Amino acid sequence: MPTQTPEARALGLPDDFLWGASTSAFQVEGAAGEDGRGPSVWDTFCRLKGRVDNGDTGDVACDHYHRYAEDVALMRDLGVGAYRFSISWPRVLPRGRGAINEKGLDFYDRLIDRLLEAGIEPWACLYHWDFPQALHDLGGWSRRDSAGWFADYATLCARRYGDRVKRWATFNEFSVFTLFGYAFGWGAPSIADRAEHLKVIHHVNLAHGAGVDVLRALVPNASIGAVHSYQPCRPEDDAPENVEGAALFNELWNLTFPDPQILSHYPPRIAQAIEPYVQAGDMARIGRPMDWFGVNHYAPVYAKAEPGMVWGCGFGSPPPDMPRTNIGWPYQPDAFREALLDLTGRYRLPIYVTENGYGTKAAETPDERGMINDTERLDYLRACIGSMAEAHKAGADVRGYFVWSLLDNFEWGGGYGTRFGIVHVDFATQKRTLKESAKWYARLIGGRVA
Ligand code: IFM
Repeated sequence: MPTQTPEARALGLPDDFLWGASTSAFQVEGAAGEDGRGPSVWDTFCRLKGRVDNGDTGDVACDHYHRYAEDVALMRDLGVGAYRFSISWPRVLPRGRGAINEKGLDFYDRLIDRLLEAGIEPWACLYHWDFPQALHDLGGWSRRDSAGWFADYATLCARRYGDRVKRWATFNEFSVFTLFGYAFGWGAPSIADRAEHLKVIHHVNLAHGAGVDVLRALVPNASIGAVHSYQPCRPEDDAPENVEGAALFNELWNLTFPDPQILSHYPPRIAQAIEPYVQAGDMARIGRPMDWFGVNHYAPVYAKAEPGMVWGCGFGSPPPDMPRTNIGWPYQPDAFREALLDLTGRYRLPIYVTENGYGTKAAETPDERGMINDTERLDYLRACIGSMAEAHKAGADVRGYFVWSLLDNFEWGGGYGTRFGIVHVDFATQKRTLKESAKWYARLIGGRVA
């Protein structure tokens, strides 16, 4: 059982509180064309002109595919108790279904074994946005049978890794990849269509339910969750159309997935719109018993009416006097407390913070002493962890925290120019350097770095 450092104990966190670090396959692995991996929708998206900063791709990323042992050793030294990674669907099933790629499966065997040897608990997420391009070409998430494709993929992973991996998440941030990919057109596969978005929402929810059933049936002692982005949503001002826009945006961003999955109903505005796609028995297929709630939290979201967007609502502006992070996100660590208390009240599940972190466009190169003084990130993490501890004291059932991210990595549309890592990656040499935030985190969680 993990014990806490005096610093963590002073926060009032329980002795078995879990400290971890997160990444995702597409963002760190690289080796895109290697050992039989198939293309994902993000490989395709990266090749669309002007869609990713600097024309960056996931081809090499942090080369975690080859450097995983070094990265596990880094985590061990940092004192990390759990590593949340994702499995790349097209790496293990290059066409999304059918022929299995043994070499791809072997990679996760090696990673999992190395984690266990290092005393780090593997937390596997089945889906962090890298949908197989071959399945997208067949109609992708817009097809109802996509839930079956996902269940087959989950079966493969559960059978292969379920003897060693007990902590499973079905999806990462349902609302973000569906909104950005199918309603705003800002991410892969770059669609902006309300009907497509609605179908995708429902089919992804069905896939989640089917995945939970597979994991429950095949993994002895599985502890199963799903990872949701939850950012308290506020209207940009009190104009009635913006208040209504924010209420709809809140449903789309915060509720459209966890409500049906945990409470077995869609939130009101979505329930009406999605009705044509819901068949008898679907809500019971989606609402499967869950062991924990994974929350990714960064900042509150300000929303407004936006008639030009497919839902008629969109991102608004935070109040002008609200501080911002280096990449322009509202800086309000207190919102974390609010988020955790909201979630405890609404869903009544143990909560794991599966992502929280600070992004910057600064180069963060080491100084002459080799130090990277990422003071803003360190302050932000300290404030958020403090806010999480306050939420815990106030009754939020929060059991663990995973920093986003272990490494600087491929930040989707932001490419490699936006850095979220507590460990700096020099993408020219792949050299890893601990930032001051990593050293601070290690001191908090009982690592052995200076
Ligand atoms: O990098 C992403 C991650 O993939 C999902 N959650 C938010 C992070 C920062 O934008």
